[in-house]
Amino acid sequence: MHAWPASEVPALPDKGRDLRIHDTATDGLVTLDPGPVARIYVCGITPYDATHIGHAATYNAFDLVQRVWLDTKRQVHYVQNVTDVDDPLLERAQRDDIDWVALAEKETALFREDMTALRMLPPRHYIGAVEAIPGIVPLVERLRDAGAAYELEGDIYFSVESDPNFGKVSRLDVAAMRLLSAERGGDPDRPGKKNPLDPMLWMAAREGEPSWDGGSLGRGRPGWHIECVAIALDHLGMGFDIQGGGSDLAFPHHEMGASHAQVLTGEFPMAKAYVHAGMVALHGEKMSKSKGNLVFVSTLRREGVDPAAIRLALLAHHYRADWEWTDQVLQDALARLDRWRAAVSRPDGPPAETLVAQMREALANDLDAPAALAAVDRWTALQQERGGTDEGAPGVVSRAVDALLGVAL
Ligand code: 5CA
Ligand code: ZN
Repeated sequence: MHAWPASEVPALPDKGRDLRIHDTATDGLVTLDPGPVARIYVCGITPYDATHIGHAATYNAFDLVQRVWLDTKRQVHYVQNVTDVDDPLLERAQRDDIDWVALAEKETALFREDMTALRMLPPRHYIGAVEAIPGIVPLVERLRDAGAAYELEGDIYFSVESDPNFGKVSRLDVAAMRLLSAERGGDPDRPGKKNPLDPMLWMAAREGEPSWDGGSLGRGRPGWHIECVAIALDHLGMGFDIQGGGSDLAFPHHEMGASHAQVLTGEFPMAKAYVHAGMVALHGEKMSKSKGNLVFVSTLRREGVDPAAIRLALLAHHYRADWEWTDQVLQDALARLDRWRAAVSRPDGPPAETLVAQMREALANDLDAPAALAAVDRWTALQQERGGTDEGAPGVVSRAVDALLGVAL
């Protein structure tokens, strides 16, 4: 499917620093050395509701990754999926008595608008689960033929015991895995499974639900984890630089994905770094479509909130932190945007070279956006208090803020 338009990324003088980022699988910082083309896969939305601030925060983190890489003068191959067929989407369509395809298309269209407004750079390949089915079926057949998958009442399950590295991405004990599996789309209590954690690869057609030709698998629809593996391997290949998503994807989604890929290719890990963003809460609980405690990006935009302020509100939090959305967060971001805009609207100001270096340093250091904001705040305060004589410095600041943070001043 098509993605959304890219906003211009101004080129800055010289080159930024290589990205050092936290990898969940090793629980440490890794310095990535992607070569001339960096490869990243970011898990996309399940389009049954509008983009909320939690989604936006997660996509903001990976947009920063792209911007850091672009600033090191690399190309970026960025792939994102849309889980445009899955249980929650079908359930919501049924609840609201609407066609599931229409629901998915409507919410994906709104997501594109939100991403465009927030100046998130688009993926090069934006792939829906439905369009990926012809690539998913042969992978499931290969897993089955390799003895890593088995049938249960027509459904095909992946056997986690077929992967010697199972557990290495999320590093959880079995009890924790079992709990999270039940919470996050798994079915650990289904009788007849070889291991309660085994995830579904292919679900046989159900009465009243959409299904596709699965060749030797029979009619059905794909499981969630194999969807992302098929799309990632097809468009990026094994051993790409980053697989990203919110921290709720570490288990089971990214763990299972790494396992599928391990059995398919004999290699581990699928991604050199597994990068996870913290969860945004509202009223003390994780913002989630299932709980309904949501602040939508589109609602804020409709109310006239400048998307640049929404973006600054996201950037004010380190991507790995769990944080809470409040009115104050937005008020602070609006005030900061006003201060920054006033500061760059003058023709001259304090020198900006150090600021650009500090922003680069901050972002290369595990995407420390709050430190980058603090550096801009310091320059802005100097500009307000004393001004400066460097002609063009405000232009440099404005371009750096745009290129590195995606904020148009
Ligand atoms: N389609 C799958 C991924 S393949 C999915 O998880 N979709 S989603 O719509 O539920 O979530 C999209 C992304 O937003 C995921 O990376 C998820 O971890 C992230 N996300 C969801 N809720 C929050 C939240 N409250 N705070 C931060 N990120 C969130
Ligand atoms: Zn995914």
